[in-house]
Amino acid sequence: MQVARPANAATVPANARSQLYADMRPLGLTPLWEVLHALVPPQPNTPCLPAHWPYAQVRPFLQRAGQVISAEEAVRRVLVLENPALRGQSCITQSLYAGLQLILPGEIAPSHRHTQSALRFVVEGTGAYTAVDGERTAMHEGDFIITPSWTWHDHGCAADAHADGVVWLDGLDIPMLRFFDAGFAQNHAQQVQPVSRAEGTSLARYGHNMAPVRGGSPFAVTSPIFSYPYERSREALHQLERSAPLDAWDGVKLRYINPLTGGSPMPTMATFMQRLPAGFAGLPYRQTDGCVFSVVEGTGEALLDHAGHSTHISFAPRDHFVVPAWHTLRLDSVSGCVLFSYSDRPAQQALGIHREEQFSSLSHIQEHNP
Ligand code: 1HN
Repeated sequence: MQVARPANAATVPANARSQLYADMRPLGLTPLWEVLHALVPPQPNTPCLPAHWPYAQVRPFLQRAGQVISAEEAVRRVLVLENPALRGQSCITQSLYAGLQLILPGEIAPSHRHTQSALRFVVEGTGAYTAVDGERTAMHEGDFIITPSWTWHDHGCAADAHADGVVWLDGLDIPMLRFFDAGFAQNHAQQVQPVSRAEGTSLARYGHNMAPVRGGSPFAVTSPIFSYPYERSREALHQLERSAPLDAWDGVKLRYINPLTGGSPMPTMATFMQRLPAGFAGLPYRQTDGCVFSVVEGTGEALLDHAGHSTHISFAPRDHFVVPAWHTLRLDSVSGCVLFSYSDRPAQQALGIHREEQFSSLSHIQEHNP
Protein backbone atom coordinates (compact mmCIF):
# COMPACT_ATOMS: atom_id res chain seq x y z
CA MET A 1 0.00 0.00 0.00
CA GLN A 2 1.26 3.42 -0.86
CA VAL A 3 1.68 5.87 2.03
CA ALA A 4 0.94 9.54 1.31
CA ARG A 5 3.91 11.52 2.53
CA PRO A 6 3.53 15.04 3.85
CA ALA A 7 5.11 17.57 1.57
CA ASN A 8 7.90 19.71 2.89
CA ALA A 9 9.11 23.08 1.70
CA ALA A 10 11.65 21.53 -0.67
CA THR A 11 9.14 19.44 -2.65
CA VAL A 12 6.24 21.86 -2.89
CA PRO A 13 6.05 24.40 -5.73
CA ALA A 14 6.81 27.89 -4.49
CA ASN A 15 3.29 29.26 -4.86
CA ALA A 16 1.33 26.13 -3.86
CA ARG A 17 0.81 27.27 -0.28
CA SER A 18 -0.25 30.80 -1.10
CA GLN A 19 -2.54 29.41 -3.82
CA LEU A 20 -4.14 27.08 -1.25
CA TYR A 21 -4.69 29.99 1.16
CA ALA A 22 -6.26 32.15 -1.58
CA ASP A 23 -8.50 29.34 -2.88
CA MET A 24 -9.92 28.41 0.52
CA ARG A 25 -10.31 31.95 1.90
CA PRO A 26 -13.89 32.39 0.52
CA LEU A 27 -14.98 29.37 2.58
CA GLY A 28 -13.77 30.97 5.80
CA LEU A 29 -10.79 28.65 6.06
CA THR A 30 -7.36 29.79 7.15
CA PRO A 31 -4.13 27.87 7.95
CA LEU A 32 -3.40 27.62 11.67
CA TRP A 33 0.32 27.07 11.07
CA GLU A 34 0.76 30.66 9.90
CA VAL A 35 -0.57 32.08 13.21
CA LEU A 36 0.08 29.36 15.78
CA HIS A 37 3.01 31.10 17.46
CA ALA A 38 1.12 34.34 17.90
CA LEU A 39 -2.00 32.53 19.16
CA VAL A 40 -0.14 30.62 21.84
CA PRO A 41 2.80 32.81 22.86
CA PRO A 42 5.41 31.40 25.24
CA GLN A 43 4.44 34.10 27.72
CA PRO A 44 1.86 36.90 27.85
CA ASN A 45 2.54 39.44 25.15
CA THR A 46 -0.06 42.13 25.77
CA PRO A 47 -0.53 44.88 23.21
CA CYS A 48 -1.27 47.26 26.12
CA LEU A 49 1.31 49.86 27.07
CA PRO A 50 2.07 51.32 30.47
CA ALA A 51 0.49 54.77 30.76
CA HIS A 52 0.24 57.61 33.27
CA TRP A 53 -2.43 60.32 33.56
CA PRO A 54 -1.08 63.05 35.89
CA TYR A 55 -4.06 64.71 37.56
CA ALA A 56 -2.59 68.18 37.09
CA GLN A 57 -2.88 67.58 33.31
CA VAL A 58 -6.26 65.83 33.36
CA ARG A 59 -8.16 68.10 35.74
CA PRO A 60 -8.38 71.14 33.41
CA PHE A 61 -10.00 68.95 30.74
CA LEU A 62 -12.53 67.60 33.24
CA GLN A 63 -13.42 71.17 34.22
CA ARG A 64 -13.70 72.14 30.55
CA ALA A 65 -15.99 69.15 29.97
CA GLY A 66 -18.09 70.60 32.79
CA GLN A 67 -18.47 73.80 30.76
CA VAL A 68 -19.53 72.18 27.49
CA ILE A 69 -22.02 69.49 28.58
CA SER A 70 -24.29 68.84 31.57
CA ALA A 71 -24.22 65.53 33.43
CA GLU A 72 -27.84 65.00 32.43
CA GLU A 73 -27.21 65.49 28.71
CA ALA A 74 -24.04 63.41 28.78
CA VAL A 75 -25.84 60.76 30.93
CA ARG A 76 -22.37 60.24 32.43
CA ARG A 77 -19.83 63.06 32.04
CA VAL A 78 -16.69 60.97 31.82
CA LEU A 79 -13.28 61.26 30.24
CA VAL A 80 -12.21 57.72 29.36
CA LEU A 81 -8.64 56.72 30.21
CA GLU A 82 -7.72 54.94 27.00
CA ASN A 83 -4.66 52.79 26.75
CA PRO A 84 -2.37 54.49 24.19
CA ALA A 85 -2.04 51.17 22.32
CA LEU A 86 -5.84 50.65 22.19
CA ARG A 87 -7.13 54.05 21.11
CA GLY A 88 -10.76 54.07 20.06
CA GLN A 89 -11.61 50.96 22.07
CA SER A 90 -12.65 52.68 25.32
CA CYS A 91 -10.46 50.50 27.48
CA ILE A 92 -7.39 50.80 29.68
CA THR A 93 -6.46 47.10 29.38
CA GLN A 94 -7.99 44.47 27.12
CA SER A 95 -10.40 43.48 29.91
CA LEU A 96 -10.95 46.71 31.87
CA TYR A 97 -12.47 50.13 31.38
CA ALA A 98 -11.43 53.23 33.35
CA GLY A 99 -12.76 56.77 33.26
CA LEU A 100 -12.87 59.92 35.36
CA GLN A 101 -16.37 61.22 36.02
CA LEU A 102 -17.28 64.78 37.01
CA ILE A 103 -20.53 65.86 38.62
CA LEU A 104 -21.14 69.54 39.38
CA PRO A 105 -23.26 71.15 42.12
CA GLY A 106 -26.99 70.62 41.58
CA GLU A 107 -26.53 68.05 38.81
CA ILE A 108 -27.91 64.54 38.51
CA ALA A 109 -26.70 61.62 36.41
CA PRO A 110 -29.93 59.77 35.49
CA SER A 111 -30.83 56.31 36.78
CA HIS A 112 -30.11 53.24 34.69
CA ARG A 113 -28.86 49.69 35.07
CA HIS A 114 -26.63 47.38 33.06
CA THR A 115 -25.05 43.97 33.32
CA GLN A 116 -21.58 45.53 33.50
CA SER A 117 -20.31 45.85 37.09
CA ALA A 118 -18.87 49.20 38.14
CA LEU A 119 -16.63 50.48 40.89
CA ARG A 120 -16.25 54.12 41.90
CA PHE A 121 -13.17 55.40 43.62
CA VAL A 122 -13.63 58.96 44.86
CA VAL A 123 -10.76 61.16 43.71
CA GLU A 124 -11.68 64.76 44.57
CA GLY A 125 -14.41 66.73 46.32
CA THR A 126 -17.38 66.18 48.60
CA GLY A 127 -21.12 66.66 48.34
CA ALA A 128 -21.96 63.94 45.82
CA TYR A 129 -23.95 60.79 46.44
CA THR A 130 -24.55 57.65 44.48
CA ALA A 131 -27.69 55.57 44.82
CA VAL A 132 -27.79 51.80 44.33
CA ASP A 133 -31.02 49.83 44.48
CA GLY A 134 -32.87 52.34 46.67
CA GLU A 135 -30.03 53.28 49.05
CA ARG A 136 -27.85 56.36 48.81
CA THR A 137 -24.32 56.77 50.02
CA ALA A 138 -22.38 60.00 50.41
CA MET A 139 -19.08 60.01 48.53
CA HIS A 140 -15.88 61.01 50.34
CA GLU A 141 -12.37 61.10 48.93
CA GLY A 142 -10.84 57.64 49.01
CA ASP A 143 -14.16 55.78 49.39
CA PHE A 144 -14.55 52.65 47.26
CA ILE A 145 -18.13 52.20 46.08
CA ILE A 146 -19.73 49.35 44.13
CA THR A 147 -22.52 49.30 41.58
CA PRO A 148 -23.42 45.60 41.24
CA SER A 149 -24.43 44.16 37.88
CA TRP A 150 -28.06 44.95 36.91
CA THR A 151 -28.80 47.31 39.84
CA TRP A 152 -30.43 50.71 39.31
CA HIS A 153 -27.96 53.50 39.95
CA ASP A 154 -27.87 57.27 39.67
CA HIS A 155 -25.62 59.96 41.03
CA GLY A 156 -26.26 63.49 42.30
CA CYS A 157 -24.40 66.44 43.74
CA ALA A 158 -25.67 68.89 46.37
CA ALA A 159 -26.43 72.38 45.09
CA ASP A 160 -24.11 73.90 47.71
CA ALA A 161 -21.12 71.65 46.96
CA HIS A 162 -17.80 73.20 45.89
CA ALA A 163 -18.09 74.79 42.42
CA ASP A 164 -15.50 72.37 40.99
CA GLY A 165 -17.81 69.48 41.85
CA VAL A 166 -16.81 65.90 42.59
CA VAL A 167 -14.56 63.63 40.53
CA TRP A 168 -14.32 59.87 40.81
CA LEU A 169 -12.68 57.02 38.97
CA ASP A 170 -15.09 54.60 37.29
CA GLY A 171 -13.76 51.06 36.81
CA LEU A 172 -15.96 48.74 34.77
CA ASP A 173 -15.68 45.27 33.25
CA ILE A 174 -17.05 46.56 29.93
CA PRO A 175 -14.49 44.82 27.67
CA MET A 176 -15.13 41.48 29.41
CA LEU A 177 -18.87 41.72 28.82
CA ARG A 178 -18.23 42.82 25.25
CA PHE A 179 -16.02 39.75 24.80
CA PHE A 180 -18.82 37.50 26.02
CA ASP A 181 -21.50 39.48 24.11
CA ALA A 182 -23.47 39.64 27.35
CA GLY A 183 -24.18 43.38 27.71
CA PHE A 184 -27.73 44.57 28.50
CA ALA A 185 -28.84 48.03 29.71
CA GLN A 186 -32.07 49.83 30.63
CA ASN A 187 -33.06 53.35 31.64
CA HIS A 188 -35.15 53.82 34.80
CA ALA A 189 -38.62 55.30 34.34
CA GLN A 190 -37.58 58.10 36.72
CA GLN A 191 -34.38 60.13 36.43
CA VAL A 192 -33.77 59.79 40.15
CA GLN A 193 -34.75 56.44 41.62
CA PRO A 194 -36.87 56.45 44.79
CA VAL A 195 -34.99 56.00 48.07
CA SER A 196 -36.28 52.95 49.95
CA ARG A 197 -33.58 52.35 52.60
CA ALA A 198 -31.87 54.70 55.03
CA GLU A 199 -28.28 55.69 54.22
CA GLY A 200 -25.82 53.38 55.95
CA THR A 201 -28.17 50.36 56.09
CA SER A 202 -25.97 48.08 53.99
CA LEU A 203 -22.84 49.00 55.97
CA ALA A 204 -24.63 48.39 59.28
CA ARG A 205 -25.93 45.01 58.09
CA TYR A 206 -22.80 43.67 56.49
CA GLY A 207 -19.86 45.92 57.40
CA HIS A 208 -19.19 44.93 61.02
CA ASN A 209 -18.07 41.32 60.71
CA MET A 210 -21.70 40.32 61.20
CA ALA A 211 -24.49 39.39 58.82
CA PRO A 212 -28.28 39.06 59.00
CA VAL A 213 -29.44 35.75 60.44
CA ARG A 214 -31.90 35.14 57.63
CA GLY A 215 -31.82 36.09 54.00
CA GLY A 216 -29.26 35.44 51.32
CA SER A 217 -26.98 37.72 49.39
CA PRO A 218 -28.95 40.73 48.12
CA PHE A 219 -26.69 41.23 45.09
CA ALA A 220 -25.99 37.58 44.27
CA VAL A 221 -22.24 37.16 43.59
CA THR A 222 -21.48 40.82 44.38
CA SER A 223 -20.75 42.22 47.84
CA PRO A 224 -23.78 43.44 49.85
CA ILE A 225 -21.64 46.38 51.05
CA PHE A 226 -21.65 49.05 48.42
CA SER A 227 -19.50 51.68 50.11
CA TYR A 228 -16.18 50.91 51.79
CA PRO A 229 -15.22 54.16 53.56
CA TYR A 230 -11.63 55.34 53.19
CA GLU A 231 -11.43 56.26 56.87
CA ARG A 232 -11.49 52.58 57.82
CA SER A 233 -9.13 51.31 55.11
CA ARG A 234 -6.66 54.06 55.89
CA GLU A 235 -6.67 53.33 59.61
CA ALA A 236 -6.09 49.61 58.98
CA LEU A 237 -3.10 50.29 56.73
CA HIS A 238 -1.51 52.77 59.11
CA GLN A 239 -1.92 50.44 62.07
CA LEU A 240 -0.32 47.58 60.13
CA GLU A 241 2.53 49.85 59.05
CA ARG A 242 3.24 50.59 62.71
CA SER A 243 2.76 47.13 64.15
CA ALA A 244 3.31 44.36 61.60
CA PRO A 245 6.09 43.21 59.27
CA LEU A 246 6.12 44.84 55.83
CA ASP A 247 5.70 42.86 52.63
CA ALA A 248 8.86 43.27 50.55
CA TRP A 249 6.86 43.65 47.31
CA ASP A 250 3.73 45.50 48.40
CA GLY A 251 4.51 47.35 51.64
CA VAL A 252 1.16 47.02 53.41
CA LYS A 253 -1.52 45.85 51.00
CA LEU A 254 -5.05 44.65 51.70
CA ARG A 255 -7.72 43.41 49.34
CA TYR A 256 -11.33 44.48 49.70
CA ILE A 257 -13.70 41.57 50.31
CA ASN A 258 -17.28 40.49 49.97
CA PRO A 259 -17.95 39.82 53.68
CA LEU A 260 -20.37 36.99 52.86
CA THR A 261 -17.78 34.98 50.93
CA GLY A 262 -14.32 36.35 51.71
CA GLY A 263 -13.85 36.64 47.95
CA SER A 264 -13.57 39.73 45.79
CA PRO A 265 -16.30 42.39 46.07
CA MET A 266 -17.28 41.86 42.43
CA PRO A 267 -17.07 38.67 40.38
CA THR A 268 -15.00 40.30 37.65
CA MET A 269 -12.84 42.84 39.49
CA ALA A 270 -10.58 42.78 42.55
CA THR A 271 -9.76 45.98 44.44
CA PHE A 272 -6.85 46.77 46.70
CA MET A 273 -5.57 49.52 48.98
CA GLN A 274 -1.92 49.69 49.90
CA ARG A 275 0.44 51.85 51.88
CA LEU A 276 4.10 52.26 51.01
CA PRO A 277 5.85 53.59 54.12
CA ALA A 278 8.31 56.48 53.75
CA GLY A 279 11.58 55.16 52.32
CA PHE A 280 9.99 51.98 50.93
CA ALA A 281 11.78 50.35 47.97
CA GLY A 282 9.74 47.38 46.79
CA LEU A 283 10.97 44.21 45.13
CA PRO A 284 9.81 43.45 41.57
CA TYR A 285 6.90 41.17 40.65
CA ARG A 286 4.69 40.47 37.68
CA GLN A 287 1.15 39.17 37.37
CA THR A 288 -1.15 38.10 34.57
CA ASP A 289 -3.72 40.68 35.66
CA GLY A 290 -3.07 44.15 34.30
CA CYS A 291 -3.71 46.65 37.07
CA VAL A 292 -5.09 50.22 37.25
CA PHE A 293 -3.77 52.46 40.05
CA SER A 294 -5.28 55.59 41.60
CA VAL A 295 -2.91 57.55 43.84
CA VAL A 296 -4.68 58.54 47.06
CA GLU A 297 -1.95 60.20 49.11
CA GLY A 298 1.75 60.91 48.75
CA THR A 299 4.20 60.50 45.91
CA GLY A 300 6.33 57.67 44.57
CA GLU A 301 7.76 55.82 41.61
CA ALA A 302 6.49 52.88 39.60
CA LEU A 303 9.32 51.18 37.69
CA LEU A 304 8.14 48.85 34.94
CA ASP A 305 10.00 46.41 32.75
CA HIS A 306 8.71 44.38 29.85
CA ALA A 307 10.52 42.71 26.97
CA GLY A 308 13.57 44.90 27.44
CA HIS A 309 11.61 48.16 27.68
CA SER A 310 11.68 50.18 30.89
CA THR A 311 9.10 52.73 31.96
CA HIS A 312 9.46 55.08 34.91
CA ILE A 313 6.30 56.67 36.30
CA SER A 314 6.68 59.40 38.95
CA PHE A 315 3.26 59.66 40.57
CA ALA A 316 1.53 62.27 42.72
CA PRO A 317 -1.87 62.41 44.47
CA ARG A 318 -4.92 61.80 42.20
CA ASP A 319 -2.75 60.53 39.35
CA HIS A 320 -3.76 57.37 37.54
CA PHE A 321 -1.54 54.81 35.88
CA VAL A 322 -1.85 51.36 34.36
CA VAL A 323 0.52 48.40 34.67
CA PRO A 324 -0.28 45.96 31.84
CA ALA A 325 -0.25 42.18 32.23
CA TRP A 326 3.10 40.50 32.88
CA HIS A 327 4.98 43.80 33.11
CA THR A 328 7.46 43.61 35.95
CA LEU A 329 6.65 46.28 38.52
CA ARG A 330 8.41 47.67 41.51
CA LEU A 331 7.14 50.49 43.70
CA ASP A 332 9.26 53.02 45.57
CA SER A 333 8.26 55.91 47.79
CA VAL A 334 10.54 58.36 49.55
CA SER A 335 7.71 60.27 51.26
CA GLY A 336 5.28 57.37 51.81
CA CYS A 337 2.05 57.00 49.87
CA VAL A 338 -1.34 55.27 49.61
CA LEU A 339 -2.47 53.55 46.40
CA PHE A 340 -5.84 52.15 45.36
CA SER A 341 -5.85 49.62 42.54
CA TYR A 342 -8.11 47.23 40.65
CA SER A 343 -7.69 44.37 38.21
CA ASP A 344 -9.54 41.46 36.58
CA ARG A 345 -7.94 38.95 38.95
CA PRO A 346 -11.13 37.19 40.17
CA ALA A 347 -12.16 36.49 36.58
CA GLN A 348 -8.73 34.96 35.90
CA GLN A 349 -8.84 32.99 39.15
CA ALA A 350 -12.30 31.64 38.32
CA LEU A 351 -10.82 30.37 35.06
CA GLY A 352 -7.74 28.96 36.79
CA ILE A 353 -5.28 31.04 34.73
CA HIS A 354 -3.98 33.66 37.16
CA ARG A 355 -0.22 33.63 37.68
CA GLU A 356 2.16 35.73 39.69
CA GLU A 357 5.95 35.75 39.81
CA GLN A 358 7.77 37.49 42.65
CA PHE A 359 11.46 38.26 42.31
CA SER A 360 13.56 37.97 45.41
CA SER A 361 16.14 40.58 44.44
CA LEU A 362 16.49 43.55 42.14
CA SER A 363 19.11 41.80 40.00
CA HIS A 364 16.96 38.70 39.50
CA ILE A 365 14.74 40.67 37.20
CA GLN A 366 17.43 40.78 34.48
CA GLU A 367 17.67 37.00 34.32
CA HIS A 368 13.94 36.54 33.81
CA ASN A 369 13.19 39.22 31.29
CA PRO A 370 13.96 38.39 27.68
C1 1HN B 1 -21.87 54.02 33.77
O1 1HN B 1 -23.10 53.56 33.98
C2 1HN B 1 -21.28 54.88 34.66
O2 1HN B 1 -23.07 54.76 36.20
C3 1HN B 1 -20.01 55.35 34.44
O3 1HN B 1 -21.60 56.28 36.51
C4 1HN B 1 -19.30 54.98 33.33
C5 1HN B 1 -19.19 53.77 31.27
C6 1HN B 1 -19.76 52.95 30.35
C7 1HN B 1 -21.03 52.46 30.55
C8 1HN B 1 -21.74 52.78 31.67
C9 1HN B 1 -22.05 55.33 35.87
C10 1HN B 1 -19.88 54.13 32.40
C11 1HN B 1 -21.17 53.63 32.61
